[in-house]
Formats: sequence, C-alpha cells, structure tokens
Amino acid sequence: MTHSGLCRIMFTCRLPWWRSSATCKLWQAGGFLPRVWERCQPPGCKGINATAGQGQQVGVREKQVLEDLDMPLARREMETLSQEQPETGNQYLEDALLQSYLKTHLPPKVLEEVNQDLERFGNRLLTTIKPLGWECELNPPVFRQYDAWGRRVDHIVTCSAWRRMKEIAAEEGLIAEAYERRYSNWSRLHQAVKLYLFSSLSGGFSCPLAMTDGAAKVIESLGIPGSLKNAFDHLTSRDPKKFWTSGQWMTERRGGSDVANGTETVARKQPDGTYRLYGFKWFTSAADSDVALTLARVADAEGEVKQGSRGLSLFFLRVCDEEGKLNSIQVQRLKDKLGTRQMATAELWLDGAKAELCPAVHVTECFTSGAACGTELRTAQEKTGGKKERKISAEGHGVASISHMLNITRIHNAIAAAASMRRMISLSREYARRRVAFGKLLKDHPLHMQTIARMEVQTRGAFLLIMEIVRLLGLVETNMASEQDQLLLRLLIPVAKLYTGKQASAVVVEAMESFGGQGYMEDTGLPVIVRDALVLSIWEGTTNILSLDVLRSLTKSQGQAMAVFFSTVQKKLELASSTANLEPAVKQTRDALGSLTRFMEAAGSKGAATMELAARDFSYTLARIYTGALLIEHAARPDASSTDIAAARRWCNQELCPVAVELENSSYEEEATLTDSALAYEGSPARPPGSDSPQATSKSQPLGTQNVG
Ligand code: UCC
Repeated sequence: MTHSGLCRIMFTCRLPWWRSSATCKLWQAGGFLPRVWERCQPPGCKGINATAGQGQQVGVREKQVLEDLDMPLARREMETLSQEQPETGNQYLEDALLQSYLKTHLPPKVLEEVNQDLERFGNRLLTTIKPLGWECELNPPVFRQYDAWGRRVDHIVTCSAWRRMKEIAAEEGLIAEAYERRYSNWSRLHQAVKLYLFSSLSGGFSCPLAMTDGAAKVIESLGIPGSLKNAFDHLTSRDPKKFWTSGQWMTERRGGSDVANGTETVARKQPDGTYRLYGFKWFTSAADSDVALTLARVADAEGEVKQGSRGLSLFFLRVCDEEGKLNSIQVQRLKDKLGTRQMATAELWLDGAKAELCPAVHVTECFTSGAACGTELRTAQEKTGGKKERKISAEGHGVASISHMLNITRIHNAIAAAASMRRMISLSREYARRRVAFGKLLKDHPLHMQTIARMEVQTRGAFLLIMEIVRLLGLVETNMASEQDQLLLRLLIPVAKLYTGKQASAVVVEAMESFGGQGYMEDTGLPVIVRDALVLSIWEGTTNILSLDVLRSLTKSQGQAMAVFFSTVQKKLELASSTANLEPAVKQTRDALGSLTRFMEAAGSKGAATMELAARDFSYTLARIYTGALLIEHAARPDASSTDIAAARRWCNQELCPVAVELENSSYEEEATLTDSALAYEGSPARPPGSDSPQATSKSQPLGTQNVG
C-alpha cells in the first residue's frame, strides 16, 4: 500500500493509523467495509451480500490475518466480532409460494416453459442484475444544466448500469411478454412474476417499466392507431436497440391527486395538426425516458381553455428529437427524494413541446350500469353478444384515457410492494440462521420467528392478491373475461394498490428491525429497500385517493362490482368448506361478509358523506376479506401444505371487517368528524371553527384510520 493510500484511509476511516491498516487488512480478508471502500468495490461485490461479517466465531482466514497483526488481543476480538452476512440464492427457487401458485394455475405445457425461464432469470438476477442494481444505487443520476462553454444542455446523466438495465429489460421481455401473448391469458401472469422477481434488485428500473407498460396499455386500448403504432412497437420491443421507455407526466405544481383541478398545461394546435404544450410538470419520474404521456387543456381559437376534468386531453410526445435534442423542454432540476434515488425524477418546463393528441377512444356501454370500457373490453362485449358502442372525442377525455395507464402502474406498484416484502423476509430469515444472540441462533428464538412469520403471512396475502389481479387482467386482455371478471378487476386494482403499499411500509420496517442495528446501516443495502418501499403508498395515488377510487368503481357500476365481490368470495369459501382445518378461517370470512353487508345497508341509508368518510376502512375491509378468501382457496388445494393452512388461518384471525367496527364506534358520524379536527388541531393557531364546541370534544372517538400489520 502506498503512503498516500494509507493517509487516505486514515482520513476517511477516522481511525488511529495503526487501526487503519488493520482495518484494511481485515477488509481484504472480507471483514467490515468502511463505506468509502465499499464505494470503490467492483459492482459484483456490492450490496447486502458484500457486507461481509465473520459470524460468532473467527474464521480461518481471519485467524491468519490476526496472526499477522501486531496489536492487543482485545482489539483483535473487537475487529472480528461482526455479524455474518445473509446470503440468498436464486429468488425464484427460494420462493415456495410462488412456485406452488404457478404449479396450481398454469397449464402443464405453459408451466414447463415458464418454470425454465424463471429459473434461468433467477440466476441472471443473482449474477448480473443484482450487482447492476447496486451500482445504480451508488451512481444516481446527475443533472448537468450547462456545458463547459456555458451553453444550456439540460442533460440528465445516468450511469452505465442504469442503461444496461434498460437493455436487460428488453432482452427479458419485461414489457413485451405481456403484449406478445404467446401464453394467451397466462402471458400477463408470466410477465408479472418476472417483474416481481426483478423489482427489488432492479436499482429502481421497475419504475420506468411500470410507466412503459402503462403507455403500451393506453395505446393498445386506443386500438393501436396508426400514429402511435411505431411507439407501441418500440415500447413492446425485445430489441435493446429499439426498446423505448415512457414517462407519465401527470403531476403539476398544484399537486398530483386532484389532476382535474391541478393541470395548468395548455395545448395549442398547430397547422400540421400536431400540438405544442406549455406548462410545468412538477414530478416526472424516469425523466430520461424516450417518450411520455401527459395531460393538457386544448386552447381554442381565442386561447381559452376548459377547466375541470372535461377540459383535459391526453397527449403523446417524444422527449428528444432524432438528434437527441430536447423537444422544447427545459429541465428545471432533479427532485431530492427520500428513496428511488437511482431514478431521475425531474421538474420539467414544457416550452412548446411538440405533442400528438391521442386519438378518439371507442367505448362500449359494457353493462346495464353504463360502465365505459376500453377497446379490449369492447371486443369482449362483441364476443358476448355486444352492447351499445359509442365513440368519445379525443378532446376532454384525458383522465379516462390515462386511467388505463394508472391501472397498470398501480398493479406494478402492488407488485413492487410484494417484492420488497419478499426480499426483506428472505434476507431476514437467512440472517436468523447465522446470527447468535443470548446463546443461540435467532431462528431458535420463538419470539423472533413469530415476528418473521407475521411478516410472512402479510407477504403471502399480498402476493396472492396480485396474482389474482394479473390473472384477471390476462383474461380481459385475451377477450376471455366475463363481465364479472372485468368489474372485479376494476375494483381490486385500487384495493390492492392501497393495501399492499401499507403492508410494504410496515413489513420492510419490521424486517429492518430484525437485523438490529445492522439493519440501519447504509452499506448493508437494507435501508435502500426500506426507502424505496415507502414511496409505494404515495405515488400513483395515496391511500385515501385510492380509497375514493374504490368508491368510484362501485358508483360507476351501480353497485354491480360489489355484488361480484360478494359472490366471488363466497365461491372461494365454498371450495374450502370440506377442508376441516380451514373451518375457522372460512367462518371468520363468512362472518366478515355478513358484517360488511350490514355496514353497506347502514351506510346506504346515510348518504355519500358517510361512505366517503368510511372509504379507507371500507377498502381495507375489501382487501382483508378478499385476501383471506385467496389464502383459503390456496390452502384448500389437494396438495396444500400445513403452512398454507396456517397462513390462511392466521390472516383470518385479524379483524377482517374494520369498517363495521368503526361504524359501531360511530367513527363516521358528523360528530366524529368534528372530533377528528379537534384532535388534529388542538394547540394549533389554525384551530378550525367549531372544533372546540362542547359537542365536538365531549366524547373521545377513535380515529377512523387503521394501520396494517
Ligand atoms: O405520476 C406520478 C409518479 C409517477 C411514478 C410512477 C411510478 C410507478 C412505479 C410503480 C412501481 C415501481 S404520481 C401521479 C399520481 N397521480 C395519480 O395517480 C392520480 C391520482 N388521482 C386520481 O386517481 C383521481 O381520482 C383522478 C385523477 C382519477 C380524478 O380525476 P377526475 O377527473 O376528477 O375523476 P372522474 O371525473 O371521476 O373520472 C374521469 C373519468 C371517468 O370516466 P368517464 O369520463 O367515462 O365517466 C372515470 O370513470 O375517468 C374514469 N376513471 C377511471 N377509469 C378515473 N379513474 C379511473 C380508473 N382508475 N380506472 C378506470
């Protein structure tokens, strides 16, 4: 080691010189990595598996190193008392539930091929994708606004690993798989499982993939019009040189939830039929994408625009032109986010960006209720006898058009949630096999295993809920879905997105804790997973916004979606009624259905305000009951394991119908809303009027919100 190298270590490690050299030798032997060293490591050694420890006993190599060192024994012991790193292998092969799910549902021929592909993919994840993902974490995008000569370039510089991820995504068909449909209705499931395996090792690349999938879906729902055919081909390509990713620019300065009132961007029609967009997009994820879908208000000849939802239209645009020059877009800055730092999220000024108005949508009044569906649903309707078809104008239906994208990105969100839970549990259980505390391995402490098992039950539930959704989506996309399937899919997407987001937040934090202080250390890679999971309940619609979307889906179907929900759960329970071990779980779920029915009757007589106040608890109720039914169904298979049964029973032991409990607690009464405000604002100068009325404070009410897990 050179003198300067030694000085650098002394400085960066902030250790006495004699300890610095010792640290370095231990590092070379696989010991604790000071962060600065870890950053200099080749990518293959990074992440959780690179933070080596020696376990409770000094290994042979370390003994050798210690013998070489001339320092007091006390110091040597301290240096070697580090924990052993958890090692995980092929994620697919280590995921028992995933394998049993595929075995149960896929036709044998499809299973054989998918199984082979996933095993191969699992190895690629381990050997190639995981190190690349860590490299993306260590080399987040950088914004270069000017070049050396003062010219504005607005260049978002991404690392080579990020760009390699894009190529791998194409090679693996992470989008293409869903649109080629080589396994018919099972293609969507195949794609979803690959995304699930990819997600938490992808270095954030699952975000652009979510939006790319969403953009492809929108174009497909428009019937792949000629003007967007080229884009569709790029978005669904397996050729890395051809593959495009897409952004979804919805959020503006006034926020991303109330899109109808928050969108200020104006579109001006050009003589050639294209549009120029002017506005400020406040939160554009994966801003390095090739194309984007966005909303804007078309200005009339007088420059006037229509406000509200009906003033919004959907536009497609290229981010750069053929020469790589930005399409009259200025990058204001990159966002400084808590997590997903691997991925560039930017504020963008659209200063006359050239865009195309997405063409008219053909919709069918699918159901007597008048629920409007996209093209694939229309085709399904034609097949089943058909209903009235109407063509809605391209202008003014932007929200309905982009909702195809939202529904897909929300599914991806739920996949990412289950994936982050699964990853953390895999690491946690491996760690428990190695870490000794109080004289035995963590895995031999029943309390520790109880904690992991509780997380496991949550994760199993989330996984089955996602699989159910992608199964239904596969049916819809191949015109094999019934009306009931379509309604159920529409209802379950927001339910799954909101619930799994909350589950993930709770589970990843719990799993981090299972590593003790080590879980809090950046260089273990665990905080990255935690940070990245925390966004899942925020972007793509927060929990409350999604709860309102659950209500929207019910209203739109005039209650039919709810009827389908009840009948589907009941069918799943019937299948399990002959399995004695599942009796308690079946009974609990039936009881919950009964409570839910009573809640709906009571809420029906109280009006929309009550339902809105109950929306979150109501959505949690749907999630818990439906997930319970799925776990029961899985546990009722002839070859189900005892753990399948245990998972179903444990899930159903929780309160399955919190909305009925909260109704009983009077949480949705007007008085409770006053108390809510009084509780929230007590002591604040902004105390709302009426919050200190005796009526509001006389009775202490429980809050109408519940945490998952
Ligand atoms: O952009 C963001 C970050 C990007 C990062 C993405 C990464 C994903 C990675 C995941 C995995 C790693 S965050 C932006 C987040 N913003 C949102 O998600 C929007 C949240 N807000 C909503 O969802 C609102 O509820 C709105 C925008 C849908 C409300 O709009 P309106 O216009 O006030 O609501 P309306 O009037 O009820 O709905 C307008 C039309 C109706 O159809 P028509 O016109 O035929 O009556 C609705 O039925 O849109 C239809 N519609 C839907 N249809 C609304 N939502 C849906 C839906 N989900 N599905 C089908």
